[in-house]
Amino acid sequence: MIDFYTYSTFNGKRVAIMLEETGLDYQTHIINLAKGEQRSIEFLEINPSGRIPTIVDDGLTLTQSAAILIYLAEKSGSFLPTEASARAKVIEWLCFHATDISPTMFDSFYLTQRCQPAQPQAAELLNQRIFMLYQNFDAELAKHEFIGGDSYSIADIAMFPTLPADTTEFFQSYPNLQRWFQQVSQRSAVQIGMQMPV
Ligand SMILES: N[C@@H](CCC(=O)N[C@@H](CS)C(=O)NCC(=O)O)C(=O)O
Repeated sequence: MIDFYTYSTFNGKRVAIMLEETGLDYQTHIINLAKGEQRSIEFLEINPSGRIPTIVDDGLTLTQSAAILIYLAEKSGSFLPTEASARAKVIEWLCFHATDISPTMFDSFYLTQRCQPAQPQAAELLNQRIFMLYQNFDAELAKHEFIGGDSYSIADIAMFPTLPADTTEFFQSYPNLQRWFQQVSQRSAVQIGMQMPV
């Protein structure tokens, strides 16, 4: 049984989707970030960096959503190709999230929601950067059915929760991303993972 510590953020949701996709046995523990539960002594003993998502599986404690996705893919034997070049492409697109898109989104969030005074102009520059990066995804999806290849993978799972909640205007600039979004959002594991935690 995997213990899954999470909250309703895109990093938490991508692991929730993956757990649902793999069918692995898991139990969810909500860490309410709004109430500061990530700083509780109990949770800091599990993850000293005080952040979700975190999983504990058979003596292994693992943090960082990208590392968790790779671990769960290997454990379940799904959503990560074994052939070297196909695998490398999936990890390349996963890294787009781990090192480019997700940190930039966080920085933009901090500049508008945490910074006193808020820095909307700086945040807007970062948002423009994210939109430029999404162009790469749109171009990739013109060539392949999924991100990083012809099979659904952890690169798609990492991407899905980062899209804006209201996609109507957003998708006008990204037709291939829209096709992909409509396809992936049909998956029941994605629908369940996006609702979590309940
Ligand atoms: N790079 C990490 C980011 C983890 C992270 O920053 N999680 C946020 C929520 S999405 C968090 O727990 N923040 C609580 C805090 O910083 O106090 C990942 O991919 O998992």
